[in-house]
Amino acid sequence: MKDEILKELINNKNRYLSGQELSNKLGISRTAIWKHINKLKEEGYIINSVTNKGYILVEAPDILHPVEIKELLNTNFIGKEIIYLNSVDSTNNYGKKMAENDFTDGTVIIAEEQTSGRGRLGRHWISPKGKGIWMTIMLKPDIKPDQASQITLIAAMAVLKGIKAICDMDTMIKWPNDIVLNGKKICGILTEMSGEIERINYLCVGIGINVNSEESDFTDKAIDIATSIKIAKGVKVERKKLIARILDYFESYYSTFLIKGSLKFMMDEYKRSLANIGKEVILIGKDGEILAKAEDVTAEGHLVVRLGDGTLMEVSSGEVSVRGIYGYI
Ligand code: BT5
Repeated sequence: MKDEILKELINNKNRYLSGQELSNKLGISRTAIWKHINKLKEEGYIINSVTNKGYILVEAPDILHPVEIKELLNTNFIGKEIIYLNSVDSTNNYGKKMAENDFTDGTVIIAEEQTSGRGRLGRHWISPKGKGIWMTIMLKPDIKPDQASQITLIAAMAVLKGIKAICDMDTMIKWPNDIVLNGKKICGILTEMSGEIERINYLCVGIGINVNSEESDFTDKAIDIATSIKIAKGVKVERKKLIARILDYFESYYSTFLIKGSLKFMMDEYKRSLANIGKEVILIGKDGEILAKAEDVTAEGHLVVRLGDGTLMEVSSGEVSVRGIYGYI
C-alpha cells in the first residue's frame, strides 16, 4: 500500500493530494494513509503535509525505489517486476537462487550495495552503497546456449546508449564486457547461464556501473583502471533515470535480437563503439598470454585477432581476457 501511495504522490507532483482523496482512491482509512506517509518520510522522502490541503512530494531520496523506476520505464516486459534490495552478496547470486523456483521473464534485481559483487572468473567487483547501479536482468530466452554470450554485447550497447541519453557522455565498449570512459572502466557486465546442451534454462545478465563513486571507493588495485560518471562529469547523476533508460534500450535491442535470431542488425553500431579494435592486445587465457592485433568482432560476438604469423583467429569471451599492450585498453 505504501508503494501505491508513493505512486499517487509521484503522479501528482504539482498539487496537494488530500488524505480523503487518497483514502477514497485506495480504499483505506486516512489514519492508515498518514501512517504510510510517515514510513515514506522515514525512508527519506520529503513530503509536505498541510492541514486542509493534504500531502505533496517535494523531494525523493537517492534510492532506487522500484515504484519510481517503473514510472520512468517504457518497456513491455523488462523491469515490469523489480526486486529491490538494500544489501545483497551479489545480484547475480540472488537471481540464481530465485530461479531455483520460477521467475517472470525480464525481472530485474537491483541492490544499493553488494557485499561480494563478482566479476568474471571469480574476480571481485567493488559495489559501494548508494553509489552505483548493481543490477541483474533475468531472462528466459529461446536461443541456443552458444548464443548466450551475445547478450553481453546487447547489454553493453544498452549501457552505452543509456549513458549517452542521460549524461550526454560518449563512452566506448571494450570487448567483451567493459564500458570505458576516458580510457578507464566505468561498467562491467557478467552474463551467466544455466542450461543444458541444447537449451538455456535462464540467463542472469549482471550489470555494474560506477555512477557516483568517488576515487576513494576504488581499492588500490582497481584504481588505475576504474572511474565513475561522477568523477568524469564532476556532478552527481540520477541513477533511477539511468537505469530506466538502459532497460528501455536493452529491451529494444534484445527483442530485435530474438526476432531476427542474430546480432547482425546492430553490428555496425556496435563496431563503431569499440575501443579495442585495431589495437595491439594481449589475450590472456588459461594457457598463457598471446600478443595479437584485434581486427573485428563477428555477429556471434567473437573477437577476430591477427596473430604474429599473420593468421586470423576467432576467440570467444569465455576463453580470454583482453588487455592493451600499453595499458588497460
Ligand atoms: C566484470 O568482470 O567486469 C563484470 C562485473 C559485473 C558486475 C555486476 S554488478 C551486478 C552483478 N552482480 C555481480 O555480482 N556482478 C554483476 P571482469 O571483467 O572480470 O572485471 C573485474 C575486474 O575489474 C576486477 O578484477 C578489478 O580489477 C576491476 N574492478 C573491480 N571493481 C570495479 C569497479 N567497480 N569498477 C571498475 N573496475 C572494477
